[in-house]
Amino acid sequence: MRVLILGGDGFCGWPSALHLSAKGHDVTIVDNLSRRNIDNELEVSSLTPIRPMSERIAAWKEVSGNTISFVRLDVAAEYGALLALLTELKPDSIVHFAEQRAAPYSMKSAWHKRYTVDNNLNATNNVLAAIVESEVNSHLVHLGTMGVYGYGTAGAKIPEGYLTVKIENGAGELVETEILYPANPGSIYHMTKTQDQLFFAFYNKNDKIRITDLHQGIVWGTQTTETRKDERLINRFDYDGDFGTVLNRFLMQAAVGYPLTVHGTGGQTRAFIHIQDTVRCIELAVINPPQQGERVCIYNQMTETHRVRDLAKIITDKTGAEIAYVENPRNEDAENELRVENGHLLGLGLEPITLDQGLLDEVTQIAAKYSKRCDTSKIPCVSYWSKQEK
Ligand code: NAD
Ligand code: USQ
Repeated sequence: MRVLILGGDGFCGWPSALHLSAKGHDVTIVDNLSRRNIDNELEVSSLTPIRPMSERIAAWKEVSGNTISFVRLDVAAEYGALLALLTELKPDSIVHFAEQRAAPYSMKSAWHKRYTVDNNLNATNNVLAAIVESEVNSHLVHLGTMGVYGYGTAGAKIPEGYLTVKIENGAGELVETEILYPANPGSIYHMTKTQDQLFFAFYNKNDKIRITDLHQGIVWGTQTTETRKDERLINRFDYDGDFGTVLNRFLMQAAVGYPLTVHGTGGQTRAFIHIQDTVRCIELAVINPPQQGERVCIYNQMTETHRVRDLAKIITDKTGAEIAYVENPRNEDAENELRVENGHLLGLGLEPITLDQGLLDEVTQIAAKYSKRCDTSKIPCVSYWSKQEK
């Protein structure tokens, strides 16, 4: 299949591009390299030494014999170029990773809120409008987030996108219908993903675009089968207070001897998935498009849930690292239960990788190998959800 990967230079996009190329798909990456520029802004860099795009692609050609093409383009701002690319390539699938994805970064200041909204909403609307205008019949696979649902339920499992509800019709009768699960975002970033869902529902209804929206949990790990093949293919590893995510941060903190930064009581329960499973899920979504005329397919892309303080405990038991319970910079529930339905991707053949399968050791080894590249002053989370009391 011909696959266009928007945001293919990023943490999830790069290993997905390699995986799809390894499986014989014809892959073109689109990226505006904004993530690398944000590293410059924050004066931090990936713990792993990621290579420039031309070197990545040349290394992949050497290792696999396969060609991946690259187009530098801003999906949110360069609509004409995006339209021309779709018209020329006529991709079977477009995988859309091209959004600003860090909740803390989206909450840093009014500028960061506005940037995240401008970038993410325009990127998604531009892709959809370009599919309609170019008249290609591309299947759009979008990376959404578990955070669209919020993280609390009344004890029930979070369903895959849609909720069956009964409403009274005025004549005293109960009528059953299905609605999008109520959105409950916890940051400006997560809010953009809830709005993406409405774009999808509208374009699917109006223009019959085939769409799969993958509501992904927190991704951990760094390497995949393909990125392990050559050091020049190595994936990025974010550890800083804005872009680093909790499990990878804890593993890196243990490796450099920095106390694990548990926010509040660490009672927050979240959904997780290993990066190897992410790339497998992308492939499953690409090769299993919805039928023409089918509503938006929403899959929960996660394999397990964990409480933050339990993750910290697993890591201290393994490594002897200390835990530091720090003030939570976010506005979120201190404690929550989380149960999630994930049958669709399992049904398509996903075999989950879980935390206890030795991959924690691989992340620790990678973190230890590159620990000299760590700037420990960038570890604390200093983006606050509300103005601090003076
Ligand atoms: P990332 O920041 O590493 O990658 C995103 C890529 O998109 C970057 O290379 C960036 O340069 C590019 N990009 C951003 N805006 C663009 C634009 N306007 N035009 C062109 N390129 C643009 O993020 P990631 O971790 O790979 O996440 C990818 C997607 O997966 C995001 O949409 C994110 O919301 C979702 N997701 C990520 C996680 C996670 O834990 N990393 C979890 C759930 C969902
Ligand atoms: N946390 C800590 N200590 C830390 C870092 C985080 O206790 O050092 C806590 C946070 O307060 C939060 C939880 O860990 O309660 C998760 O934070 P995170 O930064 O790992 O993840 P999050 O901000 O939710 O965002 C990440 C990705 C985002 C994706 C989301 C999936 O950056 O792109 O959408 O995970 S989900 O969490 O399921 O919504």
